[in-house]
Amino acid sequence: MKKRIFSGAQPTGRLHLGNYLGALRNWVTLQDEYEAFYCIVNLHAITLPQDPKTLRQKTLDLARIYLAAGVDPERSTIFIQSDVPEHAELTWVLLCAARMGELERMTQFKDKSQKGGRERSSVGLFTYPALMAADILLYQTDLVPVGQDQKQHLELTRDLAERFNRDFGETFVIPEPYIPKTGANIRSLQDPAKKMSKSDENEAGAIFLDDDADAIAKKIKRAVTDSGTEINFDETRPSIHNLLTIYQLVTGKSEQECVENFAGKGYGQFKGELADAVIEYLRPFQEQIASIDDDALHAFVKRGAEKARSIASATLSDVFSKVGMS
Ligand code: ATP
Ligand code: LTN
Repeated sequence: MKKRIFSGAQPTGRLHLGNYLGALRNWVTLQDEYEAFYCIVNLHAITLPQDPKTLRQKTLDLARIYLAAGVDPERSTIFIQSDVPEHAELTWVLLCAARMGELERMTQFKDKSQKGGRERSSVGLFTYPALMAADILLYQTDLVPVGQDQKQHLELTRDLAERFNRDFGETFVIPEPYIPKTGANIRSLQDPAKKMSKSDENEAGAIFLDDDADAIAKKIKRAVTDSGTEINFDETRPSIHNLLTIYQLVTGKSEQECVENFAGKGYGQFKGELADAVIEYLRPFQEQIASIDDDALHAFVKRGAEKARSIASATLSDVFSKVGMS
């Protein structure tokens, strides 16, 4: 039997190169070896205010992005979180196992609640990691491919699963994170202290998957650099390190080949070659995305939800019976 993987992304904002290099492209390679579940986490999306019409559209658009990136609906299960009510139901049980202190330590809540202030944050934003744990645990997941920013949520998921298993008997598989060595932590092009993010107000910091060639070239040209002139993987020069990491990932070259390629060259030439490489890398994806129609998407996510439900409902009924629900 194949091992299982589960991952998801929120249908909010515009997906960027960080999402692609940190998560999506690994989903595609892992589907050969694992039985894969890729979820569009629309329940997570409403932890921040969303316009209903836009959310509905973005939910379908994200399914299109998964397919265009190369997720194969014949092998992998693509589904929408709200189509499988067991996610919300298991969340309740896990929230009753989680501790206030655990959720208060989550750095994503601290970051995301900062903007409007903690007092005005939704309780959903606070309990978000328990919903993510439910997503993962419902499918008895072995491996969870995510970017570095989700590591803490994965640790909480493991803790909750271990606690439940101890208190009520073996129920959940304890999932392992899959965080790639390179690409799990792509930084903003405008400020390497911040991660490349959908929610960054400065759009110049992110290369979006639907940016055209002109926009990509402009953003890379304007990207901040570090003092000095060398182009190498020096951690103390985070801007160049980030740009060179992107170059490495989109070209598939080794670290050494990347450094050799730019030895003696200036930032201008480096940025020109990087822009060309990124544009080429995204081209097949961008061509593919236009060819997937809504009817096909509706059919895939409907079938995906049926498959997902058959597994999720078995886990949930085991959990309910163990905690004493009739
Ligand atoms: P953002 O932080 O950009 O607002 P998000 O938290 O809403 O995004 P999702 O779209 O749900 O993110 O994330 C999908 C996947 O992309 C997750 O596995 C996440 O870890 C990964 N990811 C997000 N940003 C980056 C980044 N800058 N570098 C690498 N991986 C990333
Ligand atoms: N929290 C994640 C999205 C997410 C997820 C998941 C990822 C929700 N449920 C389950 C992996 C597994 C994010 O914001 N990037």
